[in-house]
Order: sequence, then structure tokens, then C-alpha cells
Amino acid sequence: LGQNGLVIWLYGMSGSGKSTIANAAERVLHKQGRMTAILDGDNLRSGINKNLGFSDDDRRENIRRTAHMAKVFAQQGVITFVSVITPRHELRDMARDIIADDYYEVYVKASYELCEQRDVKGLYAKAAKGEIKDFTGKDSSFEQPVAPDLIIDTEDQSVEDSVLSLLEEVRQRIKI
Ligand code: GGZ
Repeated sequence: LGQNGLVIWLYGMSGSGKSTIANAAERVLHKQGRMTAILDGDNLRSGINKNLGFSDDDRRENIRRTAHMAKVFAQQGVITFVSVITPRHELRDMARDIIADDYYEVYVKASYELCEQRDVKGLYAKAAKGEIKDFTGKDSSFEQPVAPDLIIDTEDQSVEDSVLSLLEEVRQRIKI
């Protein structure tokens, strides 16, 4: 019997918590016997998307490829967590068009200031010194979403609570 696939498209600024939440939620579902996968923007950019940078066109191509990969997984019953910034409405619309019924959109919300304070990878410090061009939220815009399926506010929700609320929604979608 085939399992229902789903793409959980987590987006938000660098350091907002997308990958942390995706990894934790994936682990739970995997332990429960579901087929799962993670597609992380940062990882894909070191391999299949190595030729892409952060211009508008390159981000668009990055999202297009990632959405098609996620769609292939979901069609085979895999619960697929995607974490990519997806900074613009146009890009989210494209992902939704490609993935269609299997698309579930989650905005991982955190302010620029908070991401800058966390600065897990030191990118915000570099951006402040002008060492990274087209940095999201600084010289490349991040459009606030209008109506995501779910908002996870990592400013006032713990990772544990975020994962629980996400899994609750996911379970309803995949009917387990
Ligand atoms: C934003 C950048 C940039 C610039 C490098 N702007 O937190 P990270 O480090 O590990 O993840 C970020 C990743 C963003 O790639 P995405 O594929 O998610 O972006 S998009 O959806 O917009 O295509 C960040 C790192 O790459 N990074 N330079 N200029 N993030």
C-alpha cells in the first residue's frame, strides 16, 4: 500500500531556525516508520546547485530545482522537509505550482535583529562588514508572507514546541 507523500516547505531568513525544525521533525517521523527526506538549501548549494549564487535569477533556479526534487520524492510517498529561504512571493508561488497538492507552506519567522544576534554561521557579521553581497534581509529583500499554511515564530516558541505544532499539522495532512 502506498503512503501519502507531502512536501513541508519551510522558509524564512538565514538563521531563523528552518533546518533545526526540519531535522527534529524528520527524526520523529522517521522513527515512526515513515519514509522521510530533507532538502536543505545550504547543502544543495554545495552539490546539485553549486553553480548558483544569490541573484534573483539564481535564487529562482535554485527554488525551481529544489521544488522539482521535492515533488519527485513526495510522489513516491516520502515526507519531504525542504528548508530554503524562498525570499519572495513569486518564488513561493512557483514552488506551490510545481508541487501542487503535496505542498504545505511553513513560514519560520524571526526578525533580522534576532537572526543577527544568533548569527550561528557568522554570516550576519560578514554582511554588516559588507563582505556578502545580495544578503537576504539586508541588500536583497525578504517579502513577509501573506497567508502561509502555518507560521512558526521562533522568537517566542521553543524548538520542541515548534516541532510539536508542526507535526500535529503534518499528521492531519497525511492522515496518520
Ligand atoms: C542569504 C546566504 C547568502 C546570501 C550565503 N543571502 O543559513 P545558511 O547560510 O546555512 O543558509 C543560507 C543559504 C541560503 O540558501 P537558500 O538556497 O536557502 O536561499 S534561497 O532560497 O534564497 O535561494 C546562508 C547561505 O546560503 N548564504 N550567501 N547572500 N543566504
